[in-house]
Amino acid sequence: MRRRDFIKVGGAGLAGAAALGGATGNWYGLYGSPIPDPATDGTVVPSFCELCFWKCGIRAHVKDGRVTKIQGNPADPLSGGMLCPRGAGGTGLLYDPDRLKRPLLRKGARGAQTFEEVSWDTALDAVASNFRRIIDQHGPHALGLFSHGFGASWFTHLFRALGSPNLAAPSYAQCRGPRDVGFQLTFGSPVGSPEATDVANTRCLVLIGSHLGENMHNTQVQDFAAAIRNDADIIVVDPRFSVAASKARHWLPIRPGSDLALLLAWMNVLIAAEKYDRAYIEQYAYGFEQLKAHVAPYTPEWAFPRTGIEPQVIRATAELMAGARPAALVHPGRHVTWYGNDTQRTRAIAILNALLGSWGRRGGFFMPAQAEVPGYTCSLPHVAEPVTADRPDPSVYPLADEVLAQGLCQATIPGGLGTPRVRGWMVYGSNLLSTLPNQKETQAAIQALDFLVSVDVLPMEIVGWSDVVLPEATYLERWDDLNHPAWRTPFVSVRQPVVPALYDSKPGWWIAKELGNRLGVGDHFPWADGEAYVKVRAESAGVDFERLKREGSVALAGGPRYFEDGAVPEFGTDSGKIELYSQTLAQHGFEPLPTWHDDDVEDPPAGYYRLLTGRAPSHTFGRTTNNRLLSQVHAENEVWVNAQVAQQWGLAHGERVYLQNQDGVRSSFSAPVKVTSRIRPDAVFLVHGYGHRARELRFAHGRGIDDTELITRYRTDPIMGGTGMNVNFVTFLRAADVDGAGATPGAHAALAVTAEVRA
Ligand SMILES: Nc1nc2c(c(=O)[nH]1)N[C@H]1C(S)=C(S)[C@@H](COP(=O)(O)OP(=O)(O)OC[C@H]3O[C@@H](n4cnc5c(=O)[nH]c(N)nc54)[C@H](O)[C@@H]3O)O[C@H]1N2
Ligand SMILES: Nc1nc2c(c(=O)[nH]1)N[C@H]1C(S)=C(S)[C@@H](COP(=O)(O)OP(=O)(O)OC[C@H]3O[C@@H](n4cnc5c(=O)[nH]c(N)nc54)[C@H](O)[C@@H]3O)O[C@H]1N2
Ligand code: SF4
Ligand SMILES: [Mo]
Repeated sequence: MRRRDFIKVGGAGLAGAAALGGATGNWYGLYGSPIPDPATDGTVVPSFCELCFWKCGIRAHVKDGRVTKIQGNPADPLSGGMLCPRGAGGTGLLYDPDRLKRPLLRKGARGAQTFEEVSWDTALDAVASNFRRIIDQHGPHALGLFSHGFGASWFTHLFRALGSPNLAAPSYAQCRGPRDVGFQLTFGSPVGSPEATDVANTRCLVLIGSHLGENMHNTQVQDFAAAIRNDADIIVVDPRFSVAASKARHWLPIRPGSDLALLLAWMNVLIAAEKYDRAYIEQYAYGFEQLKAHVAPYTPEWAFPRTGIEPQVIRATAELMAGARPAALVHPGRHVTWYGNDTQRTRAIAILNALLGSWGRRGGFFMPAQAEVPGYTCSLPHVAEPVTADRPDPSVYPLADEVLAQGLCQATIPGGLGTPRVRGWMVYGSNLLSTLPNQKETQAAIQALDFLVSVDVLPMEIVGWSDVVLPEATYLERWDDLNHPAWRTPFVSVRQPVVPALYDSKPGWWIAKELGNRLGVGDHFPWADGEAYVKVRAESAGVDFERLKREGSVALAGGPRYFEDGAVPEFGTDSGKIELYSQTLAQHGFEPLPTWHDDDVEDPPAGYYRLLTGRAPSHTFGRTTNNRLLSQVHAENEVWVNAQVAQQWGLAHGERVYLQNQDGVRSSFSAPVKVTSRIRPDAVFLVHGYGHRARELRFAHGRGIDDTELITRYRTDPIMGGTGMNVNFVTFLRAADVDGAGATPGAHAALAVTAEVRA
């Protein structure tokens, strides 16, 4: 069988989740859109997806007032007519019986999860009076917003109007922050989201952890399939044999945490053998001589004992990259907060790409273009040089360019940062308990708050800790801002209601405007409603609003994408060049060239294994594990254990275990062991997002293990404050022993509860 036969992209539309359930092996395809049949499919409303953050254009089919299916919008550049399993399973969220239905007000102690249903007026008045009191007593700096997701824009606007600069998204310091800083330092611009990686046209793709195929960012997965079809060479560096590794020519099962050593050795080979792109480096780069001297000692032989990757493999893979350049792409990754030295590791990835001449080149990184969409004209109070609560001393984590979520937590705990405290939070679309490392710290911050309001769609853990809960309408029931990301071609896409909001849920634009009115900043919300707002923005960009509503996405003309076609090489660095040697890092007292330190990684203690996490194709974190459609495929996570390790422990495939970490913290629930040779013996792997403790998630409660519970340690990146979370070790406790001793209610009890719900 040729490699391409493994991948099935397109194919028939998704007929419910049965198609997902029937998928075999480890690859889940993307689902295309056959021509709709109005007789059976009803009317079609275009919009864009919110099951993750890629924002693929969708076409929702509505019949008798119900959404019957969701397919890709062929007019949309991000979906190209196809959706990933999650996007196709969006109705599982819309019709989730556990959805938040009415506003809730806490009764009793915070966290005890006793609430009463109240009217919107009562709930909004409670939020406004608490925020007003906090602002009057402590100033707007005592308020903080945590958010994730496209709908957050209404609430960041509200916070700006109130004068609070504390806008934190865990998708920065717990996700892509180090990469954006590393690429900014090197090329003078971040990689962007969606990433400007030219995966489809590459001749050699290097994936360092990026587990495309499990990480299901739609367009990238389609492009990855194209690269495989084109017989591009694929090199996957991962301690685990990922789905991507199964498509690769080389799988490098690296010792966890040692990627920087490998990257330096690759640079060493390219430079020593003069296989780098000399003309490109001479024309565009700064600091080559320093780099050359710096990497001279980092030979493949030096890297071998550190990485476990044999010298001849390091040389052979460097040769493949050199042979393909400039169409050689070392993927920048996305979730890169691993070991605390992450900005330096992603800097090394950026430098390696520079040596390959791939930035701005076909098959490397394209130069993205963005539709110019003027903002809605409305005044906002001017905040001069805002100092944010997470970093009262801006010389700490000096290159952080967004607010650090864990810093905002620390600033909430009495004495935490030694400065005036944050007293009130709004949490929008972010389940902080399963997102930030060290749950004890998050809980301590929450307990120290004067007031916590969450805006959510499901009764997640964060909701249980809130004082007021505001039920938002789902993405299929509301207007949101226009989407116009920088991409291959500039375009705009619209989110519009597909069906009226169910229950007493309300769209974010309405909630934010009502709060604005109550808090005396209503004049910053001059639009009548979400649609009026979007119409003004679309028309100011020269886009016909009626057409946009009809087609969902409208493409605009764009310029050249590659240097070779005339795209202008512009580097927003101090030197105006690609900085191999970073002057900015040097000025701040950091290493200007990425440097390996043997104590960067620690080996696990005897009997312990490094805890690694990642994604499953059919889920987005914990936000979809209660989705009955999507959970038909992966209802709970498994603990990946190397076969030899399992043998040493006498663990059988499917046997249930609890995990306990180096600090004695044991998982609340158990999960089955997956005995496999697809992972190194020194690590175990869990898909993130399972093991919900919130009982109102009647399907997801108690299923699988929550990795975040076990992440009690983290290592903070000194450059920008990202939290490296791959620094915890776990050991096994047999569920039979634990449950037998009656110590904890195990997953079995929880599964009984959910079985009842399903019946
Ligand atoms: N289906 C699905 N897709 C998603 C998401 C989702 O929730 N579900 N979330 C989206 C989001 S927000 C993000 S940020 C991305 C994240 O996706 P990526 O950026 O691709 O992934 P990571 O979570 O960083 O990486 C997980 C992989 O890294 C490997 N790994 C662990 N430690 C090491 C190491 O030391 N070295 C190397 N080389 N590899 C290591 C793990 O074995 C695993 O295969 O996925 C996106 N796509
Ligand atoms: N242990 C561990 N921690 C991680 C990661 C990991 O792999 N392991 N991954 C990290 C990464 S890559 C990221 S990006 C962050 C993301 O972590 P978060 O910022 O927490 O984002 P999500 O998990 O997507 O947020 C989920 C919340 O959004 C709610 N929600 C879903 N749709 C809507 C909506 O339309 N409106 C509203 N108001 N709410 C909605 C869900 O019900 C849920 O409560 O987590 C990071 N933290
Ligand atoms: S990648 Fe999947 S879940 Fe994410 S926006 Fe696209 S279709 Fe939705
Ligand atoms: Mo992320």
